Amino acid sequence: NVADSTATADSTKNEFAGAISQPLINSRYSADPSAHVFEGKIFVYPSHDYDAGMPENDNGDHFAMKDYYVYSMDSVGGKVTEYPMALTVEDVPWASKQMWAPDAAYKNGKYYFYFPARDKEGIFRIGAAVSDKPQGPFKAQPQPIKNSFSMDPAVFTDTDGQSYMYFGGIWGGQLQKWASGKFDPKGSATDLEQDDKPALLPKIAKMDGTMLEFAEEPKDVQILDEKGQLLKGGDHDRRFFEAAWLHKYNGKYYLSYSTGDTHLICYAIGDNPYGPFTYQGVILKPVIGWTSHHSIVEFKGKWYLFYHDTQVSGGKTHLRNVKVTELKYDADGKIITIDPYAN
Ligand code: FUB
Repeated sequence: NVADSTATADSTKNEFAGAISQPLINSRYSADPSAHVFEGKIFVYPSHDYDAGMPENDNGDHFAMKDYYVYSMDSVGGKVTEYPMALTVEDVPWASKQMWAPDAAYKNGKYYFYFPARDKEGIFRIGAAVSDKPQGPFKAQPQPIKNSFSMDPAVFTDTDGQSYMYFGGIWGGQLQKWASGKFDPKGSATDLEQDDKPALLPKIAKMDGTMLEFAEEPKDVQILDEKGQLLKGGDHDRRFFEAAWLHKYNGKYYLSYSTGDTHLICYAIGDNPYGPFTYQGVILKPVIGWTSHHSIVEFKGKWYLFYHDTQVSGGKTHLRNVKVTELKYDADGKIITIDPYAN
């Protein structure tokens, strides 16, 4: 069971000795990095982990984050700049806690920051905030995005300028509680509990011209196996769990995501932003720490995988640190699997 073997670092060994890359940020804990190229630099929008003393559980209560910091770098491997706090839960009128994995986008001279948080009723929603600068500070909208739910927003802007939000996550991310279309507080704590039926899917919604609201009702993003069948709930090595990300390579759309309890970042390819997407393989093998969350960005002709592990905290699952490594494709456009501890 991968879950058991990767949950924590073994303090008797230096399990990070073979790490292929070193933490980008040591001043604070950071996780869930969403990277974008703005103003000729890479900007990274991570979660800001801290130790709130919450017990570790399957609901993710130990991920009790309350604010965000943004980072930039002129080159991969160069100096990383940290900016003043970009957003705090205290400045979001609708939010109560758990500022989880964020993302950002640019349109018409403004920068948009997207973040999940629990509302005052404890239901995850997705908020939008605006700034004139990529690093913020961002001013949050008074209400969450209408019809948004669950967590892990990722906004992809296609080459025609249209932006789409991908979102959702099971277990603590509550996606399974929306299976009927309405939030069911008594719904399963994990997934649909139907291993032989199609798994829950990430959601997509086109953004409207303001970038602050959806232009349509969210739809399922289908992920198919090699036979064209939807991946099943019991297929824990391949089915969607959380952390959707979309990038485009050679005209194809690559949907990548975390498999959660099997700790893989894997991907599927489609012909348009809505999919369907067909499963292709693993991008990143398990990191040390329970969660895995990534983004993929092109910068100066190379592709990079931003991801996290728990090296700075010595393996504490809720105290993570962002890393980056080069991502390569083969001649057929397949992503070459990365082992984070292969050195
Ligand atoms: O950081 C909190 C949650 O952990 C994220 O939203 C998930 O993707 C996982 O990394």
